[in-house]
Amino acid sequence: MSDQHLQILSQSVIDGDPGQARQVAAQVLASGVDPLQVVEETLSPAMDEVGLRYEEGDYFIPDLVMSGEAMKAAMTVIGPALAAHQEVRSSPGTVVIGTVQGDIHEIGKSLVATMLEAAGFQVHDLGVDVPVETFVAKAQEVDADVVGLSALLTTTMRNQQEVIKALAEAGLRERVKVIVGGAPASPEWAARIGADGYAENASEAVQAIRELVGAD
Ligand code: B1M
Repeated sequence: MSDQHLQILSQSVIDGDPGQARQVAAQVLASGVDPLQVVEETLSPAMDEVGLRYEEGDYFIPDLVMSGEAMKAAMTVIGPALAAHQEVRSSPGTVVIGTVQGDIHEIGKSLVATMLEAAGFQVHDLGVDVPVETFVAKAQEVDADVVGLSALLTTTMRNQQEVIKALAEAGLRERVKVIVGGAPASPEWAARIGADGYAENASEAVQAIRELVGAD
């Protein structure tokens, strides 16, 4: 029963059907499936399939947009369930997160932000296409422990490095840790640009940030 629902959920993201995605996501949760498992094993692979179809020329930008909307619709149901799964007593720290300038991919970044909130962090999500100076100003304003930088494009990932440089110029680099993520990023890239951490997915991001703030 729930396997069939998971398959319909995956298909509704691939087809870009937000209404169906939201409805089936609710049914999937009601059947007792772990929400994180739904994200990692159904929704994210569905988006990968969408990316593949785009690369192969079978899908176009409007298809990417609609699949993104379907994934977001599913996350309106799954996100709160992710949070409800955690029981947190005190905040392990403050995180400023956003997708770097020039890049409007928001789903992975928002997923990381949701998971961090679920783990008790104070999260300031700056959204997408965030200018370098906005990261620096917000980190200063909220006395951030960690700045998280998402980039999905090979052309925008260098802006992760620009933020790190700007944090250093503002004298914040000693006390603010930086973690980078997004499809083109890697541990090697993180090391090359002087980031403190890298995570491949949202659960790894939570773990890495807990380690960066000394919560483990
Ligand atoms: Co775009 N896009 N897109 N896109 N898009 C990709 C990224 C691409 C790989 C597709 C492809 O060709 N196969 C390709 C990039 C190629 C490259 O640079 N190497 C691409 C391209 C080319 C483009 C445009 C340039 C297309 C064009 O206009 N010609 C354009 C750029 C716009 C811009 O940003 N300036 C563009 C636009 C879009 C849409 C706006 C239409 C839409 C986004 C809608 C939205 O976000 N609301 C879109 C989509 C949907 C995708 C794909 C299909 C899916 C992305 C996604 O949401 N994945 C994507 C292909 C793919 O990724 N397979 C693609 C699901 C999400 C849960 O995963 O975002 O990877 P992800 O996040 C993961 C991890 O990466 C990690 O954890 C997350 C959860 O597991 N992570 C972090 C992410 N951030 C992190 C931060 C961390 C730690 C971990 O710490 C801070």
